[in-house]
Amino acid sequence: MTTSLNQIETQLSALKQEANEAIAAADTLEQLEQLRVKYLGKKGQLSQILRGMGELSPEERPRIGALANEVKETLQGNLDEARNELQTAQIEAQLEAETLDVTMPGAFRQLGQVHPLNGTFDRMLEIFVGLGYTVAEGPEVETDYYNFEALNIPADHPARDMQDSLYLQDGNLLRTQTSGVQIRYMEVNDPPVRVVAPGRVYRRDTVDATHSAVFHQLEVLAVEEGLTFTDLRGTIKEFLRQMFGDELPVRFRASYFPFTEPSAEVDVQWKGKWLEMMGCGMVDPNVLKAVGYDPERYTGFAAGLGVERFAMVLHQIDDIRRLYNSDLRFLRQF
Ligand code: 2NL
Repeated sequence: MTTSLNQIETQLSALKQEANEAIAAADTLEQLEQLRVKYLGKKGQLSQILRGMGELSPEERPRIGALANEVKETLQGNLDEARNELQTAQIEAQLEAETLDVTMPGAFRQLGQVHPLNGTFDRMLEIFVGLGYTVAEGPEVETDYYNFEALNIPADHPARDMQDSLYLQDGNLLRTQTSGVQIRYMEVNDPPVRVVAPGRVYRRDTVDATHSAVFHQLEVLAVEEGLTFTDLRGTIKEFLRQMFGDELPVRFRASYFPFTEPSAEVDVQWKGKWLEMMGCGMVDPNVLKAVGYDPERYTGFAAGLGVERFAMVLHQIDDIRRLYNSDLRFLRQF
C-alpha cells in the first residue's frame, strides 16, 4: 500500500491537533515529558509518519518535510511553554507555602530548667571540684559496717535505733548518710584524700515542713599529714563564701559526732538570722584506723550538710515538701 501526500498531510495535522490538546491538558512535568516522547521522540508518532515519506516523489518530499518541521517546531514550542508555566506555578506555590512573616511575634516555648535542688547540688560540687576535690558516689543500700561500724558509731548508739533508720529484711539498711562512700574511697586510696560524696539518704522521720524521710546530703572529707582544724575552718568558710557571698558572718559552735573529734556545728548569719547550716570536725582516729590509715601519721577533717536546707535558705523556700512535689507553678519560679 502506498501512502499519498494527502494522507500524510492529514496524519500530520491530526497529530498536531491531538498533541496540542494533550499538552494543554497536562498538569505535571512528568506528563509533559511523556508527551514529548510519545509525539517527538525517536520512536514517536512524528517519526513514524515521516517513515511513510519514502513512498513520495522527490517533488512531494520537501512539502512534507517543511510541514513536518513546522509541526515539530510548534509542538516543541508548546511543550517548552507548558513546561515553563508549570515550573513557574510550582515555584509560586512553594513560595506561597513557605512564606515567613518575620514581623510575627515569636511562638512562646516553655523551657525546662534545672530543679532548685539540683542547681544547689551543682553549685556545691563545682566549688569543691574547684578546691581540688574528687566526687565519689556509692550504694544507697548499705551494710551496718559502712553506715555505722566504720564510722565509730557503737552498737548501742541511738542513731542505730530502729526508730531512726530504715532497715531491710536482710539486715542491711538504706544509708542514713553518705559516709560509707568515703569509707570505701579510703579503703582503696592512700592519703592525701580530697573527696566529696553527694547523694540521697534516708531517715525514719515524720514528714513535715522541715523534715523528709528521703533527703540529700553532701559530705566532705580530707585526709593528709598535718591537716588541722584551721584547714577545716578555712575550707568551710571558703565554701560558704562562694555559696552565700563575701563578708558572710560564720561561727563554729562546739558539738558532738561519733566520727569526729573535736566536732562543731557551723552557723551562718543570713538576712539577720543565725542559721545552723552544717556539721563538721576532725576525723576520729578510730575511723582512720578502720580504713587502715595510721592515725599517728595522718589527720583528717570532714563535714556534712543537707542540700535541701541550703536550697531552702538560698531560695527562701518555706516547706521542704515543695522540693519533691514537681508542681510546675513552683518549679517555674527558679
Ligand atoms: C551533719 C553532720 C557530718 C561527717 C558528717 C564524716 C565522714 C567520715 C569521717 C568523718 Cl568518712 N566524718 N562525716 C563529719 C561531721 C559531720 O555531718 O550535720 N550532717 C547533715
